[in-house]
Amino acid sequence: MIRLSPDTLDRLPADVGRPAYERAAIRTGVVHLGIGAFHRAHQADVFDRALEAGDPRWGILGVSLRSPGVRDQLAPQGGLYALSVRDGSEERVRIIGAVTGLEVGPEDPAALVERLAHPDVHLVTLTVTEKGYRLDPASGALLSEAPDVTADLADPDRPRTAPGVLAAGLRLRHQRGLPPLTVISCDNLPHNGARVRDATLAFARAADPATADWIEANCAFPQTMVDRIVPATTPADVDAMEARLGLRDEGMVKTEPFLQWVIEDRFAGARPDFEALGVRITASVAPWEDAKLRLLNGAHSALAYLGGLAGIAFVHQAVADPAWARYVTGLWDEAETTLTPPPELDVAAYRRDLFARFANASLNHRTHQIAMDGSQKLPQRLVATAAARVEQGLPLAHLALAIAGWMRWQGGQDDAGQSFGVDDPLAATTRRLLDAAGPDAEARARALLSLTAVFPPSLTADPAFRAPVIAAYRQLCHSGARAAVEALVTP
Ligand code: NAI
Ligand code: CS2
Repeated sequence: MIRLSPDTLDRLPADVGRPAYERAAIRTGVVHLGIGAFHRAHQADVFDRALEAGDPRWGILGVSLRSPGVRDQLAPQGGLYALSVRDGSEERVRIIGAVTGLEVGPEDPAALVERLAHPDVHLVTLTVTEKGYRLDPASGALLSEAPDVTADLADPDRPRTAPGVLAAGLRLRHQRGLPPLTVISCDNLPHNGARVRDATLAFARAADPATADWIEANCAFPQTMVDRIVPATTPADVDAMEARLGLRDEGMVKTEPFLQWVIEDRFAGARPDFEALGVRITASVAPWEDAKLRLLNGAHSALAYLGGLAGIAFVHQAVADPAWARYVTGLWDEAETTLTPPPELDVAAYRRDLFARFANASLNHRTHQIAMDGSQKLPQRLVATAAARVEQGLPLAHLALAIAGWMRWQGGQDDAGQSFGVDDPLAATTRRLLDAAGPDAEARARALLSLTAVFPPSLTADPAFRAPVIAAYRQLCHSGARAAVEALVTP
């Protein structure tokens, strides 16, 4: 089958959107670390529209710091790929042309550092997942003992971690007298700007304190809130896209119409006219971030663990069931009291829209995908919310059940006895804790609650948190997730 590429663009059906700008004239103003599905459906959509609007500075160098998969999909296509936007009844397809180049960091770390030191580059964006920052999820402290971190600290010119790459690239810019960069973390990490800044500075300071001072004084690390549901592409999606396009596209991504990006107004130099592209630039991102992490992501993780344990494959299937829908409502009622939403955010309308987004049956967002890396996600999505409820002296039964769902998930077996792999950087640790605790539910729950990377000790010591979580865990072991959800939502 013929591949999508710059040479085959003119074969596309008339209703497929395509770059209307001169691709040869694009300059590469953005280096993106972690070119997974989300970047291709979110930030690249925005930069592509900046190019459409006539500003040629915002081409993207797409970097993977791990596997060559996306480079191998996109390089033969000249960086082109289809963005499939599905609202539940129809699909709109647009070819994105913003990706000007692809690199796989580990293949040539020094070459990647060099790319960051190009004068055309103004922005670095990142989607390297929560664990890619090499920080302890609960405290945000650098994982200074992790082998990849110690390797980058020992050999800072050939970095492999995201913060190591940033520190090396900025060091080279400083040495060459080039302007500073704006670094925008687009991961669902709390205080993502401060976290990526702290991680970068830790690496920079170890290699060269003068560079660290320059970064601190000149580079910008704005906080961001990013939102667009982008499930992993499946082989069936790729085949269906081939039928739609009449061309093979190995790099396509699928998403919903909704796109939100809020960026703190803190830039070191040039940037696109973000406001004209629908991006909100604001002095304070934290209230947006808390609302998104605690409502959207909190419910996502709850449905992932509890739904996954109950054998529910997709998010839209869970919320189609009235009991699970009531559970989500109850969870949001608990989370909502912990928020101080920005005046522009109508929480009731946001919750209504969010429910409709979860119900979008054309996305097939797998519960098992969302369940990944739970130890990195739980603190900001559910544990901080529960801590705020405890502080308010309010009950937290729905949050406790979701947290217990994650704990039960670490056992690697669903309620029907089906085994699955626990995909989490702390999976070996939680396995060890569970094995040492033995079969007793309370002992297992206590063992997992001792994990300080996820649960602050001051919180687990508080019976207002500990008791409902342990009770929910016992119930999950005894009667399964579906029965636990039904019992909670039945008056
Ligand atoms: P993906 O699996 O398609 O891509 C993940 C990317 O992160 C890949 O490039 C991978 O190489 C890289 N990566 C993973 N571990 C890494 C590590 N330790 N160091 C460096 N790079 C690493 O996933 P997707 O959908 O692109 O999501 C990535 C992140 O984007 C999420 O973890 C989340 O923080 C954020 N995000 C995702 C949304 C979604 O709906 N998919 C929406 C909002 C944010
Ligand atoms: C999801 C998010 O995979 C997950 O953990 O909860 O990636 C979610 O799709 C996005 O945050 C939506 O913006």
